[in-house]
Amino acid sequence: MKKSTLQYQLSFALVLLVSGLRGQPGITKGLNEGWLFSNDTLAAPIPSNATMKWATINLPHTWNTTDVLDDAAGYHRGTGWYKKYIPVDPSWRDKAVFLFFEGANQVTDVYINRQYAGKHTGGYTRFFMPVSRFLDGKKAELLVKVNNAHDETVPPLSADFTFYGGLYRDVWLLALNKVHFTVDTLLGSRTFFVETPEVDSNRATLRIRSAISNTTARAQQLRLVTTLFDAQGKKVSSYAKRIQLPPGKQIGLVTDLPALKEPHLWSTDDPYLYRVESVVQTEQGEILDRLSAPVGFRWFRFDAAQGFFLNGKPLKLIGTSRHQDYAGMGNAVPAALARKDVALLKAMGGNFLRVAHYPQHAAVLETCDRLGILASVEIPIVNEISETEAFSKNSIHMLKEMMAQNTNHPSVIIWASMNEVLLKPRFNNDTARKRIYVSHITQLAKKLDSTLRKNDPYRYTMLAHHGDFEGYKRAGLTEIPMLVGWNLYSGWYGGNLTAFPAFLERHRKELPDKPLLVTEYGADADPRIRSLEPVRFDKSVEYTTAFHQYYLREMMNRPYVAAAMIWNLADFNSETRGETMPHINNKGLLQTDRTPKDPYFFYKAALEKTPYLKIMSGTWKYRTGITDSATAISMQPLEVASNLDSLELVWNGKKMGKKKVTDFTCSWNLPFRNGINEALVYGEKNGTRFSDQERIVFNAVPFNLDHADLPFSEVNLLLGGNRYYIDETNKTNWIPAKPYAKGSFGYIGGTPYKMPGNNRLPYGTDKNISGTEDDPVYQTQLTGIQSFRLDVPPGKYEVALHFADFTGVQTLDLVYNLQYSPVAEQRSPRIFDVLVNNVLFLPSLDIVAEVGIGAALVKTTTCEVSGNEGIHIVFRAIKGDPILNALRVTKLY
Ligand code: GCB
Repeated sequence: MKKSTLQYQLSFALVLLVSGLRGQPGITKGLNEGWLFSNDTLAAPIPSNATMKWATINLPHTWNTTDVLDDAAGYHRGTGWYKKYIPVDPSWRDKAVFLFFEGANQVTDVYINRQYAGKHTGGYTRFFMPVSRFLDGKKAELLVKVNNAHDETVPPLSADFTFYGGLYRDVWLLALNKVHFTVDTLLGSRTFFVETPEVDSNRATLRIRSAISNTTARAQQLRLVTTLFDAQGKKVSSYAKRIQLPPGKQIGLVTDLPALKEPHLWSTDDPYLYRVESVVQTEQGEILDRLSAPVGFRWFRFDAAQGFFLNGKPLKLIGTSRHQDYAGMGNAVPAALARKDVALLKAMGGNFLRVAHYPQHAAVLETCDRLGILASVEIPIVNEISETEAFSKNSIHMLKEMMAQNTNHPSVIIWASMNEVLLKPRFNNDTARKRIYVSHITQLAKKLDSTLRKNDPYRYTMLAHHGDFEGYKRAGLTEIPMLVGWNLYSGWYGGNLTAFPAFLERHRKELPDKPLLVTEYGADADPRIRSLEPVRFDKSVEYTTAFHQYYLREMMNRPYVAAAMIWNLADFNSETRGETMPHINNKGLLQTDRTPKDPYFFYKAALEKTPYLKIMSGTWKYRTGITDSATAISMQPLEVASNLDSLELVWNGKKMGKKKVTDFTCSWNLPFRNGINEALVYGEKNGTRFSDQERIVFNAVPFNLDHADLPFSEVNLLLGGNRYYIDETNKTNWIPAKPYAKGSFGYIGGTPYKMPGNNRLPYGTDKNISGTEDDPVYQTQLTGIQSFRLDVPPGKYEVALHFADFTGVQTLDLVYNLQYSPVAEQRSPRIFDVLVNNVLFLPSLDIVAEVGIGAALVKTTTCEVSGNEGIHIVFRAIKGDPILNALRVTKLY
């Protein structure tokens, strides 16, 4: 190649490069790394460096990851400071620079170089801060004050989830050209909104509403070029328009692209996405700004009698709600995990996500668009309102922010504005005042609903109510929205399962014109608790699976039920909760780390279109049980989830016959033997065989403790209840104790503790037991126990007695304790002796004096057993009734 040609080519490339740079639409820069954080509480509006203790952190960040899980009530709700230095790029002088916060809970003040840049109120919506005017030096100090203290003017005021504080989503810096798509700093969005006014299978129209700002001192001759691309990136249509924009002005534009013939429709089965892009250019073609959005052409309607229709076809909406926190991270969860949540919902066969109770990370709806999950989004007015003008203003503002920020998602079909707003009525003891309060709620509901309808004529509005049909109807709250959602928990918090279909029928009869959605239903499953005889509120996985099976069947049988939204996709933190796993609401189909629980597999079987088969109770991998007195075998159930007609099981190599699958499950009562048990389940569809297998480790406890084939080694027994509990950390399986029988083991005397005034808990307490992670070990107890006998063979044994005295622990009247108001319990002293084989092991034991009320106490001893004396533990009352919560006996040799 000749030198001159090379030179020519190089300079040509350089020109291209330079013009490419000149045409850059603006810079977006992540600002997540290298922040300093301090939650020193400071009076001064701007902290002076000298007084602050800073820790280096990265975003997303919350200061509440650990204090929401400890035994102390409450978590830090106050101020947190964030600081970061950024180099100021000289090119920013000619730019419009903004900070973009994706989420900070809940009131945020921003300072740049110690000058006040602005405030944002509300913990779940995004916001921009224009910062150009502060960037005059070589570097800038960003100082952000975030406050998550209770504020009567900011929703949510109370709720069954944790209000983690912090800069918990990403922060970005945007350096835009001075001519750009308008940054709406009021509503936290770019002014670029996609609408699909008319869609059917023959034709679709696409309209873009946008605005362009000219922040230069010169008039601008511009071109706005809008192009629709198909999923392969091929240009479908394009439209260009000339714009004259005077200096310092902004212009609003409506762009209608040519109607599309036979559009490829977006649906839950085929989530086909087009992409629309608008480019602001100079007359010479230099790119100044560029924005794009996904486009899904679909149409939908709700019908009060027939449910929901997508693209003209009936579709039962089935899915979950989702909270945004994750194991070990609080609400500071990276986008990748938010995406994974939606993918897990899709993999289960779900087609709907209730983004509840607040707007979430953009990644959630992006993934819904992409995977074909329809969605509703709502603002966090939960349980109650305050009657202040500021609360109403903030609520309406949040609603507008929510719409502006989330409208460009074809997955969104519903906007919602209040959840269970009559759950915690203020002035409950003053009828006249309460009426005024409720009328304020109704007025606010009307304002919110009309704001929604006015701003978005294409989507439906919804309110989600709890099961007080009469109350919401009387308040007018069933009339206001286009859709009525009910959060129903009969058979969980109160009542029985059959009240659920009765409620649905009532709506159908009394509100014949209102489409009905079941916006919540669910029951807690603590993955560590299992039961052979599941009952309401025992928290066992088994009860919850049966609960879902019942609810789903009832909804499937009623076409007028448009949607079934499971509460919740995953377990989530709710700091004020006690119960078996304190601070966690266990209604998730997944654990907080997204490990699936049995009901997830049940739903997959029910919703999956392709053949599916899963040994559901394979999640109960480490089991224990008491064997039959004569054999070394224990009968326990094994449950399988499947959408096949019938299944066959091979258990420990033996064929157990064929069974019909009913309501997507099939169950066998099987002889478990000590050690490993192997299950193989198979079925077929159209000549293809499907199978699943599991190995379950079974630790058999012999009924007769001197069983020849099954030498006794260890037993872990829970008293006063009927559940199995797996302590994962110590790999210990606790099983329910039984009354004493000769040759065996068990308690003598005593009655299971039952919380006074609580018809919900079958036994035990729901209070958080301090000093342990294994609350269920201590939450049940036998009161008035006389003795515990174990007819063990001779040898040396270790005996550990577990106690917690929880009578008289103050109970919070949580609003979620529906149909149950705690009764104050009288606390009287409880002192007793414990003798082990006639030796006074614990003289005058006073549990409360040692560890306090509601705290775990373990007392361990060893004993030598000779002849046939066995182990005999005697509880001798001194004051009040002796108690025992749990007991572990281990043979040492
Ligand atoms: C509800 C609430 C939700 C709670 C749920 C529960 O009705 O809307 O925020 O978490 O019940 O688990 O009690």
